[in-house]
Amino acid sequence: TMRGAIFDLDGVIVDTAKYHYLAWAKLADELGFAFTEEHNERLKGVSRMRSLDILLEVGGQDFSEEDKLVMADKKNKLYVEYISTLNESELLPGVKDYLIGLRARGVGIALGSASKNAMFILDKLNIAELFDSIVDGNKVSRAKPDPEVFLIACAELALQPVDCVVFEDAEAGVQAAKAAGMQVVGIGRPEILKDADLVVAGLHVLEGLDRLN
Ligand code: G16
Ligand code: MG
Repeated sequence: TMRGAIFDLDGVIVDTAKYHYLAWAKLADELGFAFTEEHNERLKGVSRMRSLDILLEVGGQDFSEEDKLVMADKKNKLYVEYISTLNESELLPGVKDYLIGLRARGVGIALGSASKNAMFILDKLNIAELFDSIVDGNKVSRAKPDPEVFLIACAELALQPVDCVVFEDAEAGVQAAKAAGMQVVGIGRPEILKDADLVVAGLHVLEGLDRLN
């Protein structure tokens, strides 16, 4: 049985991918190349600096580490500007009710995100207080598919990996959860999330099932 539930942020709780995309596409535009939504798929769940490397690879460009830090910072300032008006209405379907249901059953709730802006986003969505533990890009040094983020979350919940279920929308996140020895519910399309133990379209599906029980 599930004693701890660990949630990815982007793609599971809120669709911030579109704002990441707008900011990356603007940076690419300034560098003189197009960055498409299809290219953007490769950035999902990936850390900020690794995302920049992928973007520059797409554009066939290379820069010094120093220049890359400046670019990543510029992208982040744009992204933060785009998400500054985020609010509860942008929570993905079923999220809040599912979290409230888990809490009522005594399940520990953690966030396991690569984002350094996770706290800012949870505050905007008004759901920070529903989490017992928040593990984000500021707390981890190794990006998904490394299991570090989920292992820290599990430890903060004072649970063992076998007791935890991870909710993930990205392939790298599913791999990270498996490497952590946890069960994983994929959120999205089964053809992309092949290694997940179960794939659903969104948390609204699980929330609906819980209400039937
Ligand atoms: C999210 C997104 C990634 C993004 C990463 C880092 O991860 O899916 O596209 O690059 O965070 O975000 P930031 O630049 O805000 O630190 P997750 O793990 O929540 O899906
Ligand atoms: Mg994600």
